[in-house]
Amino acid sequence: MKERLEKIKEEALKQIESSEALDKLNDIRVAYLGKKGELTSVLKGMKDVAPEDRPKVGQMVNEAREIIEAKLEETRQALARKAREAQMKAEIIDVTLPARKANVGHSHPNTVALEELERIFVGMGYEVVEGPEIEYDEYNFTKLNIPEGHPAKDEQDTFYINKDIVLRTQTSPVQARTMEKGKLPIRMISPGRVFRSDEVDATHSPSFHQVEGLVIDKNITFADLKGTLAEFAKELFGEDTKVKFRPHHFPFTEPSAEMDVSCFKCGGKGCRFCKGTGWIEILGCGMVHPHVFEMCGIDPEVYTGFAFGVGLERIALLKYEIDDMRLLYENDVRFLKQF
Ligand code: 2NM
Repeated sequence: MKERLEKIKEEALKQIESSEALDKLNDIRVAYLGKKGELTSVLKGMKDVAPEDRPKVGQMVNEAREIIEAKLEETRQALARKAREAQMKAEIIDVTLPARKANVGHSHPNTVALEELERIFVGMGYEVVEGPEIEYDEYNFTKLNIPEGHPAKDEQDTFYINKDIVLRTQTSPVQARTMEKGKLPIRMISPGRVFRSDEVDATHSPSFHQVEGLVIDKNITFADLKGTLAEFAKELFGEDTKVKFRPHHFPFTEPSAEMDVSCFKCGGKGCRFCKGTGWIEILGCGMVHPHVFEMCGIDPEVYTGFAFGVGLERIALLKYEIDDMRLLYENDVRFLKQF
């Protein structure tokens, strides 16, 4: 009996010493000290021990248990210490490293330009109205006096979803929709994305942005158009800005014009920026065509109005002196942060 106990103790201590993980240690505890463990089975065999030897054997079992328990606890503490040291090493924090910079974003030049245009027109009492980018051919073309067969409808210039639905080529369909609602007078701008089947180059992109404006009331004249757009030009490019209107053609306005502003770089003397002319082309405009009024349910004998359209990218490129539109679409933060 004594030898058996001695053997169990030696075996247990050996196993404890060679164990490398805490859960392994627990397995050893169960195997020797547990209810079905080896030491417990010795106690269960007590009935075969002579009665006078029982206290002695009992004492020996208790001593073996105490020694094994002490060894288990000592090893448990050592293993726990080792695990913690390894963890501390793995999670070391170098407080001398430079802090990570908080990366703050930046408004896109288009957004800055749009907010500026909105500020100017909202200041003059205009509403900002948005509409769908995928539009019925009817609203994008027909109601704007662009009939079947018109070159603006050419498949080369327009993205067709099907024969009745297109990616809008201008934001004026938003204005056709507003006119149709019949609430007059109207003073609105409609900013947004438009699409044309153009090749990408320094001044063209198949998707760009426009801000179109529309004013409808009784007795609106070309003088209102000129005064409004001259004021707009001054707010955008500075108090000394002059404007010039050149006759042009748009299907949805009659008469139509393009507006130039005096070069804000050279003040009109002529420089590289304005290609020596002193003037920079900025927008198209005109008096809303009576056909457009009729197709949108407004009586052209009672109401008149003017409309205009500006390219947002064009304004952004001019204002920030960027010479290639493609830079606006690359979204390189180092570029965007300059404006
Ligand atoms: C332009 C130039 C001239 C325009 C016309 C209309 C509408 F809906 F009233 F017919 N909206 N925008 C217009 C007029 C747009 O862009 C260069």
